Amino acid sequence: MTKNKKLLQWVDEIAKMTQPDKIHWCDGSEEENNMLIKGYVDTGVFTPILKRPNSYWVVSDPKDVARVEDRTFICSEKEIDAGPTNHWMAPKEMKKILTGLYTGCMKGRTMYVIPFSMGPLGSNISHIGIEITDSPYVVINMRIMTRMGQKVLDVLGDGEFVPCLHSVGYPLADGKKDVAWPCNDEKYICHFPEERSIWSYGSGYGGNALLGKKCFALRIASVLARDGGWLAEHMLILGITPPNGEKKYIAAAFPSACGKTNLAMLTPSIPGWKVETVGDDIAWMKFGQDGRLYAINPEAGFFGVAPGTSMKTNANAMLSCESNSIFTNVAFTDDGDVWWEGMTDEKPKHLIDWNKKDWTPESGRPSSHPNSRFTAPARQCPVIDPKWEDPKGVPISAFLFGGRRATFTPLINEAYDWNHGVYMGSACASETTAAAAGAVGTLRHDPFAMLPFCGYHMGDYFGHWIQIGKMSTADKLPKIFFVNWFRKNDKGKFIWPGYGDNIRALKWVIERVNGTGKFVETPIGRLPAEGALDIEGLDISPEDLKKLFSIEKESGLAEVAEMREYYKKFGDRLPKELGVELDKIEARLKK
Ligand code: SAT
Ligand code: MN
Repeated sequence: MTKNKKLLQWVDEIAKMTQPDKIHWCDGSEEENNMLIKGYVDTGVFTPILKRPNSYWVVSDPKDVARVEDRTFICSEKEIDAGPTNHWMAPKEMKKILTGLYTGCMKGRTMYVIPFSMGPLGSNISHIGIEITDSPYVVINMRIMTRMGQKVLDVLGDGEFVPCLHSVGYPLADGKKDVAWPCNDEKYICHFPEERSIWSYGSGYGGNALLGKKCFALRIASVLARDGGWLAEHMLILGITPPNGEKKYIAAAFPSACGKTNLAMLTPSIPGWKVETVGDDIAWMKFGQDGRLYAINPEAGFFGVAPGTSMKTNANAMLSCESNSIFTNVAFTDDGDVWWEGMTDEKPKHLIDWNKKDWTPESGRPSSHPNSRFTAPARQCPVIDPKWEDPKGVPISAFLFGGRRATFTPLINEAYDWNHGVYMGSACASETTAAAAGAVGTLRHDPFAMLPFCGYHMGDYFGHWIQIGKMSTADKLPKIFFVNWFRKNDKGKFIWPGYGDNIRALKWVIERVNGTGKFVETPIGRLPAEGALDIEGLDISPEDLKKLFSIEKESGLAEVAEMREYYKKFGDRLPKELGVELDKIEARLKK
């Protein structure tokens, strides 16, 4: 329990508004977890997975399957502070709408109070949040994704916390019967950056409902980080140990569908190299006394996309979810396991699909939703880093940015200095594929992979990154790189094999960090010198290899023009340093 006055008052105030039948303070114990799971198993919402101890299969409402970006709001006092990349509404106006929706919204339900820590308990990089929710599914998942329960209240004492309010928006008034996945067609995912609070209504799925993740650890934390001189980033963190044993840590940001989780858990294809995972989605970084940036993974679990994950593409992710995991919107097999597209080469002959309908390979539709997920404890990852819970964090030696680019952008490219690296982060983008709506090959900008996750004006965010570079010295700051695993040859085929072979690019990164990696200077940055990239044993033609690193002047100038146009969006909040970087690249290309 707690004596935290502010917390007790807030819980009281929310209970008065939402009118639940009961209030349950989550202690995080196994008994509590079992009780909640039993409730779901008894009503048929959860199906135990025979092949995976203490694991359950659940499907959502077909209309509640992913984050709802068009219903996500940054409610800063001034509209300009939300910037051109966020939806905005005045806090007063939004609170009025939400208060209307929340009034009586927990009738007939239990209100759960979840104390959670983002980051190891007691670390000076960690922060505490309290989520109020009416969804036991959220409690069960938050217990995997965060450090949760009484121990958090003990650390909190009468300190500060981020209030995170959540409701599925499905009251059970007047004897109304519950459904398997309650939610509401009207959804609001709202952030109040000045007040540092979150109100989420109408969805029970993923980042809409597990408020520690994108809402707190990115949108609200990005504001805390701006004000506190640190970084809250949409980055994986991994440790690399070369054959000489000198381990280094790097953090990397990619737009979605660029293989972030796969890179975080990479199985190296070259002998003697080892990769270990600190985190697969979010990094919080603060400067240590020594002037270096130290990173923690604020999460305690993986909320990974299931389709495409297999023993071939990511064995470590597969092994992480062999027990104590929740599977949402995948398919269920006849022998009591889960399955999803890409898990095995051969498709099962019969499944129950994510809509709980019979499925066969002839059905002509996927058995699992493309955004179906596993929730698995990070500690179960076979290559989890020994320091992944170190309260001091791990020192970061390099940042990687990337995107999915068929042309122009080389496999790997090192920034000349910090500001050039900030330019690279701002230039993160992916080309749309045939699968996505819109013209093939058009650029979708996703600066720093933060487009839907930055809690304030993106131009100010770029400025914050520039400022971070002034808080230490070049020898202490991470070196910055841009990578592109997706370049194609003239025949339209991917040149780079990707997956475990990405270690070859990381090897050059480590060599550059150590100052030994050979490079050539080009208009867009430092590229590996001929022979500097380890391609031993790779089946890659000399023409393809050349293409992988070729820089065509015309495409380069077109890229500069495109970025200049894109930057206009940020108006006078664009730091002048980024315009200077563009001028420099243009001048180098024209030389
Ligand atoms: O649904 S989550 O926000 O947790 C995952 C994602 O969309 O990246
Ligand atoms: Mn993510």
